[in-house]
Amino acid sequence: MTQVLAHKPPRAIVAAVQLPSVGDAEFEASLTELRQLAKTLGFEVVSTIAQKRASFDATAYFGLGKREELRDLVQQGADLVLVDHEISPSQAFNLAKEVGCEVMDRTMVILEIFHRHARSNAARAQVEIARLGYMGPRMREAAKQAGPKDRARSGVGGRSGGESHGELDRRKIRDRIAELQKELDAMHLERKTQRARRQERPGLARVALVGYTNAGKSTLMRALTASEALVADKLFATLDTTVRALHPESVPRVLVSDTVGFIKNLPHGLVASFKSTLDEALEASLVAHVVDASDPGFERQLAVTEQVLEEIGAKGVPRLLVFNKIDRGGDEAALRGKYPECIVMSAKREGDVAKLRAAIVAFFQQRLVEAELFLPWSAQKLRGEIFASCEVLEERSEGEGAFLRVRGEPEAVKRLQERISAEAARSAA
Ligand SMILES: Nc1nc2c(ncn2[C@@H]2O[C@H](COP(=O)(O)OP(=O)(O)OP(=O)(O)O)[C@@H](O)[C@H]2O)c(=O)[nH]1
Ligand SMILES: [Mg+2]
Repeated sequence: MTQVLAHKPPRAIVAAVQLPSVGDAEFEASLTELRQLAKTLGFEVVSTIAQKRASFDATAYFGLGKREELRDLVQQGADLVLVDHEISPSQAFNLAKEVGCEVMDRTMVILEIFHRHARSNAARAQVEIARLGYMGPRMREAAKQAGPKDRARSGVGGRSGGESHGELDRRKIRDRIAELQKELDAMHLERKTQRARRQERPGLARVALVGYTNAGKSTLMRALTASEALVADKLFATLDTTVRALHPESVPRVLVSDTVGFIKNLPHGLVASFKSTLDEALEASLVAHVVDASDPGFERQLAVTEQVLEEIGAKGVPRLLVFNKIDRGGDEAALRGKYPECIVMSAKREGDVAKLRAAIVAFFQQRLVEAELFLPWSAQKLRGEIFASCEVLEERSEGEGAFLRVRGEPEAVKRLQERISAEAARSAA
């Protein structure tokens, strides 16, 4: 990998087998996506090679003729072959040997992108666990192929009794994964505490921007919250969830979270890390599902996202379907016909962003409830909290305290009522 990356830019061949169950359009869309993933890694895709096969062959991914064709193409000038499937360690090893250059499968390409884009400690640890899980069997395959030489090395160099090189690596990998997992668990606990703290500030409505990678979530995050979310024409530019308040502030105050993008065939090792990152989405009262309307494959992307949302248990969270990038293409009338409740917009148009903002605020406003709170003089210290989490419509003093007519999120109002009774009971005691 490091050697290959020394070239500028490394030249890659995109290669894939098309099974009978996969239609031409779907196959093409997947190849286009792999080319985009390659571009994200800074590769130049010099050619694409495809083969229709009835099924996968356990030892060789391609048939003999295709492998020869691929070897010729590599000799004409390519540094690596990118395969649009997750292939087994032995398939990868055999193919690399035969074509004479490094082979990366779809999983490895995605893992490499996540590795390069991971910024926070949590994202780094999650990606490293996934990479170790992926690399382990491949290192063992390489050791197996190296054969007797490897076995001869066993038992030397301070290694404990009779342990082979492969076993040692396996143990090291297992230990490292366990260590990383421990760190992650600690970070997870920390995040939970932070979240609990946020929930202690009632009245904060939450919307999560969710969607396929590159749909424009971070662009919308910036536009809605006047923040500096990272925007890039890359896949998986965002790996960590960020949370910011809608700006300028609204009534009720709304927190927006930007989340990691989805992709089809997400490597298994990354699914777990995805899920913990997406806890944020689960806590939101509204999921704004952002779709790139200009992408010909948007319907498949929409379906993949909905499927992942279902898997993480967010199926029941109300949706706002947002078709973005309409300035680049897409059939607005058809979208409105098929998805009557949707928003069709461009993040590049201020007016459209204002409309999205209004739709979000309206969603939370319609949920607001009105209530009358009685705040005894003894519980006056809760005044600030009331004003911070609700809109106070009217206030009048009477005998033992003040009556406040408020409007706020149902949870916020309920929580205030509980806090007031607890405080009143405490001072009565
Ligand atoms: N033309 C056009 N481009 C857009 C629009 N919204 C976003 N983009 C561009 O699309 C690319 C991806 O945008 P991001 O906001 O980074 O996408 P994302 O959904 O956060 O992507 P990931 O973080 O990778 O999941 C960037 O180059 C944006 O400038 C839009 O409405 N119109
Ligand atoms: Mg992003």
